[in-house]
Amino acid sequence: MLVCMCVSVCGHACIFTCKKCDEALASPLPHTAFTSSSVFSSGYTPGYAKLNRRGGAGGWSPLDSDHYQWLQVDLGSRKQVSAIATQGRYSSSDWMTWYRLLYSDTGRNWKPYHQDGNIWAFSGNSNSESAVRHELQQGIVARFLRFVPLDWSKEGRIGLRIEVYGCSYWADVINFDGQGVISYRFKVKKMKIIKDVIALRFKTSESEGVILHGEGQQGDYITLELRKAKLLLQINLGSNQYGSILGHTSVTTGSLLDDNHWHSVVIERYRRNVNFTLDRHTQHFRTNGEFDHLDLDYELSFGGMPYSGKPLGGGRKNFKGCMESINYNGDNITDLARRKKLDTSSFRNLSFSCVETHTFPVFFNATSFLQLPGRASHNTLSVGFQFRTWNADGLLLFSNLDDGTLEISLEDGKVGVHINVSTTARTNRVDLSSGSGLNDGQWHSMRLVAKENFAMLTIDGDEASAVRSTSPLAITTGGTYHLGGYFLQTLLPPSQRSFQGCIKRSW
Ligand SMILES: [Ca+2]
Repeated sequence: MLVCMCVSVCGHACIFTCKKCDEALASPLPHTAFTSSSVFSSGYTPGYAKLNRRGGAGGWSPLDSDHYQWLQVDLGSRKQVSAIATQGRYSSSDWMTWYRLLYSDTGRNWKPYHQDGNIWAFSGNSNSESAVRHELQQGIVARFLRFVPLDWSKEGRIGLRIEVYGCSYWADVINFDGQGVISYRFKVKKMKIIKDVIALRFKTSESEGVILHGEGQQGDYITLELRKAKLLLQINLGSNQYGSILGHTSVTTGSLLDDNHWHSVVIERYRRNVNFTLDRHTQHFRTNGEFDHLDLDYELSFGGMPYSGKPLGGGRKNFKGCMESINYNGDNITDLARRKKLDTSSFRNLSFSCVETHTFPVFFNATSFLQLPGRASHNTLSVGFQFRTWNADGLLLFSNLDDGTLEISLEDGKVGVHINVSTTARTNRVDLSSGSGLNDGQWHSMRLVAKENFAMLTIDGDEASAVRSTSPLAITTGGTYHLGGYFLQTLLPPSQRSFQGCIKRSW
């Protein structure tokens, strides 16, 4: 695979240089760079999983050959990965016939490799010696790779040696803290621009935030922002004062872009013709109105609206997350910021590396759940978390109380809370329900507080959503919480015994 980079700029056009990106990245690594779900025995450790090597027992094998196994390699830093190859364990009947590839910057937040719009399954091996190599049609940038066996040798077990091919990757990164904005001041006060090339990559776990913004006093503007985890580009090349020419143009692309993985954006405009590209998917459109020039005054800002010291107008949030390789009409914004050629005074703490977030969503399928410890024997219950799903029904949380049960579920797109307390003296039941359409694929938060004679459920921090119960309730917490499903003691119908979606930030 050839990797091409924009290295110099003439006018506004990139001059590309291409190099072959095909070095063996995994086999030079130390044993400690390889880890795995499990190990069959000491000669089968993951460090022996190097292509064409015969060390140890001749490759990695897990303890059990089932669908819960993986082999992981840490490339040491982010690398451009162009191809992968697999091979069975040396001189054995152990190999894998199908597998998936996951990748990550951090080793915690994984993304499956996609091709042709699908999570891709690679064909593997049919014997222990022949290496099978796959070029990645969508080259990826990652530090960690995980090989996940889907199927394996009928005569043997999972056995694996691998190689990863690619080359070094370097990019200027800026961490946006949700406060700071980069101001790119124009050399002249008013800019009249007929052609734009804007490129950048971003990574965030927030669903809202302004990525870039510029405006002019005569009414032109360009704004690129995240809204409900989609990318929204708004551009206006000019409207007249009589309202007969309206230039406002709005285009949306992508979804679920708050997944804390890198996404690339390129906006290329010539007069009214715009190519808007997100992750290699290009939309072409023409701007409304009759004007060809984008007239901007003073500056273009990255990461938020221009910093004025006042609270943000229009309720727009600043971008919080990382951006890299920001290129505006031939200027490398990230590099200019690093060399202090741009105004970054609004940052409290300007960092040129990506600060990783500490909350990671957990994905639940139909049969998975997470069991967590909590405070036991307390008379106050306080639970809060965020969830996202496309399903209208599901069991979000189950907990055994000392004398009863607590269930929090999604019921027809609403959050339902059911608390049952029964002692020899009496039986109390509290049912609360709030929200609507919460199965829209967006993140929603819920919070429940229950104590003595009072229970309150709030959705998305919205006071208007708060529902209260004042019936008597003597709660004693049980100490164990099951998130995303529970199959043993729930009275719910089968559709509500599990949850398919993501949950994060638990109390
Ligand atoms: Ca104009």
